[in-house]
Amino acid sequence: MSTNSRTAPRICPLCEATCGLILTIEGTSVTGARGDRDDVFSQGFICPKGAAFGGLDADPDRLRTPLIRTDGVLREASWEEAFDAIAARVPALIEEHGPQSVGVVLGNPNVHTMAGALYPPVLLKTLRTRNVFTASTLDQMPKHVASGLLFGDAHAIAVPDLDRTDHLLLIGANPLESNGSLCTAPDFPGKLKALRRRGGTLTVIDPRRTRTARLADRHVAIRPGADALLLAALAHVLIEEKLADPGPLAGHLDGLDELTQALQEFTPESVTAACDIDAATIRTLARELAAAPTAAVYGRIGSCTVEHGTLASWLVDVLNILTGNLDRPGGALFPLSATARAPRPAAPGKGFSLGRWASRVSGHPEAKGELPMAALSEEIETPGEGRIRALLVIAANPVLSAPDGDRLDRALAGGLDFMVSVDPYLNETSRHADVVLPPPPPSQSAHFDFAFNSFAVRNQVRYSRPAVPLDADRMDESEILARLVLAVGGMHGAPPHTVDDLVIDTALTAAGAPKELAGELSGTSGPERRLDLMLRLGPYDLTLDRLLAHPHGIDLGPLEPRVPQLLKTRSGRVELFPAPIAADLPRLRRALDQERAGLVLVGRRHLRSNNSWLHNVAALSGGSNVCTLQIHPKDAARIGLVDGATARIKAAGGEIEAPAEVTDAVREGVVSLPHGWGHGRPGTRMSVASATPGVNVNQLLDGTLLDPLSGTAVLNAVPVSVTALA
Ligand SMILES: Nc1nc2c(c(=O)[nH]1)N[C@H]1C(S)=C(S)[C@@H](COP(=O)(O)OP(=O)(O)OC[C@H]3O[C@@H](n4cnc5c(=O)[nH]c(N)nc54)[C@H](O)[C@@H]3O)O[C@H]1N2
Ligand SMILES: Nc1nc2c(c(=O)[nH]1)N[C@H]1C(S)=C(S)[C@@H](COP(=O)(O)OP(=O)(O)OC[C@H]3O[C@@H](n4cnc5c(=O)[nH]c(N)nc54)[C@H](O)[C@@H]3O)O[C@H]1N2
Ligand code: SF4
Ligand SMILES: [Mo]
Repeated sequence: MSTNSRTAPRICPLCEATCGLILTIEGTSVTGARGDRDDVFSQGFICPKGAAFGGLDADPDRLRTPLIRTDGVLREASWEEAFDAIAARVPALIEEHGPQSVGVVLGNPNVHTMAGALYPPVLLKTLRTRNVFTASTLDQMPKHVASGLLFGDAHAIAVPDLDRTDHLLLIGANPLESNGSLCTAPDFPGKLKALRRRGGTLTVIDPRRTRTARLADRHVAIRPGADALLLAALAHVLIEEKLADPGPLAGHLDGLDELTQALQEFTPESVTAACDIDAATIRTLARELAAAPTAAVYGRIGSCTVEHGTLASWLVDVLNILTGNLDRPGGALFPLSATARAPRPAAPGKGFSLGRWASRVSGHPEAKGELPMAALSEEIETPGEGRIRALLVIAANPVLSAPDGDRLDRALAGGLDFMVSVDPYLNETSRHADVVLPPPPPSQSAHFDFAFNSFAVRNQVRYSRPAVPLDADRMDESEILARLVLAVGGMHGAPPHTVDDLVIDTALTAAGAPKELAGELSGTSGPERRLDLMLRLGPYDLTLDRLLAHPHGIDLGPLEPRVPQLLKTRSGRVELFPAPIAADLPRLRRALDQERAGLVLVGRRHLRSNNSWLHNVAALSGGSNVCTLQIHPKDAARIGLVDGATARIKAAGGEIEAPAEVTDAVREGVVSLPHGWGHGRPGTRMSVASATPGVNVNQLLDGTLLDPLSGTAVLNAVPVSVTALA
């Protein structure tokens, strides 16, 4: 460290673990990053991505100024010109074609920025469009739907109590590479090791022998797509063998008899062929779960982005409930974040409804106010009233992350009157925009984890102010999004704090708090004032000033039971066997007799990756972070594929070619490709990524395969055929 360098704490925005980092800063450049040993939550943990913060922050391919399309070409423009262009087009389109003519796409990094948490809700309210598409329907929507139906609150997601549990049954997740999801836990690997050290057990269900599986006491290489059947059989055994005991939760449960009845036919013997797991193992898994002093069942991507994703997610909670582990220490608990509404006395709520409206073209039911991302192309392409004519894309790259990118690519190129991308990169999606609005690098942005604190394995709160002052020609992403709201809402030119003032006023009214409180809020920006208000109205005795006095965060203690206060179902009880689930169960029953595909495709993540947008950071590229088709030696031999040879993979949506990686880390009958690759398209500005483009796995999907209850795309357990290229 040179003499003129300084350090600043910054929460890492690169995955859900939310580690505290200490950045080394020389002038205005981040030259290093290490784990913050004083961070109350992450206590010094860092992974290779966090360590590469400086390289990502300083990536020369990051856009510095807005871009505007003139005569078909994107050129650099001023902020004023950019917002003028938006204000000139969007309100007029709405005026002529109605609110549905504007679609909104929200991508994953919105949950990793303050702006992404604070402004998109206002944008959607302003636009009143039902054409809302987010990364959730490529990801965790099944968890939201299951929670909505069970507890009446789609955001009430129980997380495994990693630090205290005696037994973790982990399904379709690989936290040793992903660092965890819907379970915010810095040093997930260390927590799994600690679980084993204290005598606990880890069971992993995954068709691949992942790094997480290698750490486990037991790894069960299930046939992809069969988890809901396995989980139903586990619940069946618990009930049949009288091992079910919901404990204190028993007094708050509805539907136990109906559940018992419905699960009767899902015997271990009946699911064994579909899962490719013998019945004795299934019984053992159930007995171990019941016998553990405390246990938690946890399912992620591999159990969500599949045909029975909602049923599997529901069954995860059913198992936690039947074993008495839901809402008890050591089991699966509901976090209480510092910006949540303060708990209210237990009372019936409004409940959770699905399908309040449907998508225009295919009639997909909405879930949580969203339509399936897989239906975006057809909503742009198909003529008629309500067609999407303008698209606002914030932090999303659906050309790579959603099914059938080539079709979406064509729709964005030829089917829109106007498109805006808020994105730091000119990539496969943003290259189609008429206006690109680039946020500043993370070192110049403040950070607060509105979303992840409510999935954290320990209640805590931390806030980072910008580590480096905003460059003169830059605009904070909060201001970008506030100005976007004003520009599309017919208030172009109003000061951005207008948006924050409005939100603060509405929040005070909703909370029944005195309006004078607005004048007492501290903070140097709209987002800070809003954060201060949320903290003041929240469940802990907190203010922004108190938070600022604790740069390494404030620990708020271990997770605690929250039922029944948390329940918002109409009955005020946990609804174990909700009607939409009951109606979907026959589909699961039919899966028992389905013919099984020869080869099925699953995904995988690499530790040094992040969906589609980290391939441009040299320090994170190369090595084993490559786009290869993993295939079992026996399957490879049958097909005549050797390691390194080119494989052609075909499925309903198209065909792609990738180098084969012959490995017994995938089970027989399964091949694996990572997502987020396919950077070869013209007109992008990602020099490192386009040098090793890889192929887009999602080109294999045609977008018709969805989990019907949640609208989530089936990204795993997809039937494919593989041949060797001569
Ligand atoms: N086959 C397959 N497909 C998958 C998955 C899979 O497992 N398999 N996973 C799915 C999952 S879980 C997800 S969440 C989705 C993700 O899908 P997306 O959200 O569409 O994809 P990302 O690659 O995360 O791209 C996010 C975009 O945000 C931009 N960005 C980065 N930082 C910022 C920022 O601070 N502000 C703004 N405004 N933009 C920023 C990036 O440049 C990029 O363009 O992909 C899904 N797709
Ligand atoms: N390094 C890195 N970290 C990330 C990301 C990243 O791209 N890279 N992305 C972030 C995002 S957006 C998310 S949502 C999280 C996701 O975090 P995780 O849920 O941990 O996601 P994956 O690492 O994709 O692990 C999914 C596992 O499911 C397995 N699987 C596939 N199909 C099935 C099936 O049918 N049944 C079962 N039982 N297993 C199956 C796969 O083999 C894989 O090992 O990771 C986040 N963290
Ligand atoms: S584990 Fe996630 S939050 Fe922690 S340093 Fe790595 S990328 Fe950042
Ligand atoms: Mo995700």
